[in-house]
Amino acid sequence: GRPLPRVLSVQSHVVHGYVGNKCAVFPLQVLGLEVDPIYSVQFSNHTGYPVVKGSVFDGEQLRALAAGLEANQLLTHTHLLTGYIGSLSLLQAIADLCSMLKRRSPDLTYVCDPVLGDEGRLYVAPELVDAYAATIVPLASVLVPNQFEAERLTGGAPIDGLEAALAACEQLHGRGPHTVVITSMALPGDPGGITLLASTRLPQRPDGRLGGARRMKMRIERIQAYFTGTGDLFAALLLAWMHHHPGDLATAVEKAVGGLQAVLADTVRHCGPAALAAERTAEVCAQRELRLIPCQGKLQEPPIVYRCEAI
Ligand code: ATP
Ligand code: PLP
Ligand code: PXL
Repeated sequence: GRPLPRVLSVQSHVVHGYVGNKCAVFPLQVLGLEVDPIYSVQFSNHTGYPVVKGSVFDGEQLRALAAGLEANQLLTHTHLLTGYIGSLSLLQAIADLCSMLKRRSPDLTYVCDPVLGDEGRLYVAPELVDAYAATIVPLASVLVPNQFEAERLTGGAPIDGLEAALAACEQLHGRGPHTVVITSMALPGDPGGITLLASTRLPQRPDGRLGGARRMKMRIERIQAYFTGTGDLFAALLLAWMHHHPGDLATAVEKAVGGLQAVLADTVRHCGPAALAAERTAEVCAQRELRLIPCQGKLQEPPIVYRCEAI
């Protein structure tokens, strides 16, 4: 039969809990994809805890791994997935790795979560914004920014409604990615909802004219709780479901959100008052870790609670 899809996933490793690759490897595997993880950092726990220990990986170290894989002809990946990348040198090495992979597999799908920040706050060095915009966006097939990241990558104009969000997607399509999903927007007048917007470029028409884009939105009920790692889990699930449903972005998004929402509901149920606690003690952070393992079945057969609406 067909060879298994194989994902090279460059993201954080945390010993305890679920962000980065800890949110990606297990879901991808239970959905039938091979995963080769590379750790962009190895930390004791995510950075929301009172104490974080560990070390970061740099561009030179990534280049060494890539050289080893290439020498053994092991760069046979069908997908590249990247999330939080802490340094410019690592980001530049990822751009080169992507080019190496594409030389071997011109059909490589690069799913990029351009992690820059959230809620108006940058949590990477400012030079990473320019590097993502200039170098990474043109390499990405599927881009999954949040509202803030989409603004930063399209020149800074505020995305304050669907019109502006659609314009941002169109601009991003023009620079490379065939699919853009703005994963979470807070729109004026809807404090209780999260709006997701997805846009996928349609193939060129036979007469050679551009085909435009298929666009859809989804409104998700905002759970009054705080989680870490949801963006990472979403990106991994979207990659897997786009693989299983090629050409049907609506179904891929609905299944990814379905699995994610099942994990969130289970996590809230099990963590009690810690779901809402404002103070971030280690105990509260630990109680809020995503319950991926108990939800394995729901990742594989997600209950569909939210649907995409064409726009
Ligand atoms: P990144 O920073 O990695 O790009 P992001 O900031 O977009 O990711 P999130 O804001 O975590 O990531 O949103 C990703 C998805 O997680 C949303 O589409 C939504 O389905 C779900 N989600 C996150 N927080 C909540 C919440 N409080 N209530 C309901 N759903 C949530
Ligand atoms: N906060 C800090 C300090 C981070 O380093 C990161 C890294 O990605 C995040 C938040 C990201 O959180 P999320 O991807 O869930 O938005
Ligand atoms: O979910 C993003 C993320 C990735 N990597 C590390 C983190 C976080 C969020 O806190 O701490 C190390």
